[in-house]
Amino acid sequence: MTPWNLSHRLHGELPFYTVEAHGLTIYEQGAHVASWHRPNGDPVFFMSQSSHFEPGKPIRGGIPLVFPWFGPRADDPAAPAHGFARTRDWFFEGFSQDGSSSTVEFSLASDEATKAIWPHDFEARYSMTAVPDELKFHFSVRNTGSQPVRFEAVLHTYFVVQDVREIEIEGLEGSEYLDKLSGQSIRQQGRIRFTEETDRVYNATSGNFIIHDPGLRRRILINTDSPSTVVWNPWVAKAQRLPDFGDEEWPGMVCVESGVIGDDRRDVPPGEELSFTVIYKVRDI
Ligand code: TA6
Repeated sequence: MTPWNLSHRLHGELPFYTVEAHGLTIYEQGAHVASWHRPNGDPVFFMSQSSHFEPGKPIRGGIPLVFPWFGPRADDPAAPAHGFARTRDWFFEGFSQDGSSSTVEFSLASDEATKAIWPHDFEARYSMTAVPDELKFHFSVRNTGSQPVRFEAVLHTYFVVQDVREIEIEGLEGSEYLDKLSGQSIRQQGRIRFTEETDRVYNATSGNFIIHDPGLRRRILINTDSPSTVVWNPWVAKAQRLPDFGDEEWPGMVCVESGVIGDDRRDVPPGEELSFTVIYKVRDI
């Protein structure tokens, strides 16, 4: 087994794949990317020390895959938050290796269980390609039904930061956002800084963002052709309310999420697909 190979193991009852050379681990449940490392081994994604790793329970960190709705389901408060994709087992489609580039692909198709919750036929595919200090995702959903379908889909990515109170996020200046805490629509003035619980949904965004992290002496560049962006940090009180998140973990993470939410949704006609790409690059400061 070389570090460039793909291993397949169990964490409790959850099967996961690993490409050691990239510190890239992906759980079959949710095709959930749980870790990705820089060449020197530094982690890029945050994982809570209190996360569940049990069938049917979301993993708290890495990249939860949100589909087919974001947040609570408007027409069914009892439905799982952020949809069912992150707690369903995805099908491993394959692995390829080309020099230092590793690609892993998964799929999820509608079945009786998904249609009992969300009455639409679909085929989703999700691939990730890692090279040193760069990770590229492609997500697509094909409408295999006979009627147009509309849905939300987000890579709900948790990034490690030295201290969220010291970072800045560039690239959303001038964008309008829904402040989920106040319910107000506000225009972003300047770079994003964090002084309290922050939970914002930006629509029609540029797709080019930078997390400036002076504490870790690095920048994380985010490039995406998806229109929606979410920025979240739970801060003190919400962190204490999350059973799978340590009370003291909130300074060490920030979520910058890319996908299609709310007003950015569009009808996908039968036989057509909606897709987007997200690329993360890590650079030293
Ligand atoms: O993306 C931000 C958010 O919608 C927050 O409101 C918070 O609920 C977070 O997602 C985590 O959601 P989860 O269902 O994973 O606890």
